[in-house]
Amino acid sequence: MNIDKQSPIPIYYQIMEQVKAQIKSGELKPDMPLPSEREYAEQFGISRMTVRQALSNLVNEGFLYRQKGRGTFVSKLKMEQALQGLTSFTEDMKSRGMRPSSRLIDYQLIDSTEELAAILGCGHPSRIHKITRVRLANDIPMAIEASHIPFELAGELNQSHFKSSIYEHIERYNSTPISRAKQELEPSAATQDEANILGIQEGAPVLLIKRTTYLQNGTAFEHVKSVYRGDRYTFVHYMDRLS
Ligand code: 16G
Repeated sequence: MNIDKQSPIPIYYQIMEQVKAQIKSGELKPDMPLPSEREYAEQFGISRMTVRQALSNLVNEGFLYRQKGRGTFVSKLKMEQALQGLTSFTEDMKSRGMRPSSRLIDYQLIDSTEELAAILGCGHPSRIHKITRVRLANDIPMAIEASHIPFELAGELNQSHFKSSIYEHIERYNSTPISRAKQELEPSAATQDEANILGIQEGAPVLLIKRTTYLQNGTAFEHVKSVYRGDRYTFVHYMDRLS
């Protein structure tokens, strides 16, 4: 690593960028311990406070994790998402110890198209919420989700719904648990808009996911089209050999 103290770029930021580059190149591998704050500080002749700021930011961004009394380690860059269990984004991030959040990109109350009405099995014409959100983990954009939910299964929605778990709201509103989903995965390349929103390069690999999700009583309540970052997700499917 090379720190330029004359540079207008703050030192903590230079450290962050270089640690990120070492992770991306594989020089620093998942679960490897990082040098201590003291070692970094001595190596570059800078204060431990500056090192701490850089490492804390990298922890918040998900590149590193800390273990009490043991030190700081490199995170797996990719999240493993099991394809079995049906979870909401909020549940999924919380179970990983990450902070979920959402940014609303667009909201419209639309009239059903024939296609949507057929997928959702709702009346046609009927009113449908179309909610487009960026989903973030520790403030890092992970996916863009465009969700279609029949108005009659969700009622009026406002900003506070968009910021929190839609699945929780749906279960409460219908007094019925969510029970199953059908999901299709397809590889694609990020469009310019998607790339800007997700903070990746245009053309970078993404995974398109279409999901239709059902309540326990068999009613489809959601059809969602999502774009997941290919550099952040590995989808894992556990299989039993058929006999
Ligand atoms: C997941 C679902 C998405 C659902 C969201 C609800 C996939 C591909 N998508 O991200 O369909 O709308 O969870 O999350 O897994 P929420 O309850 O946190 O709003």
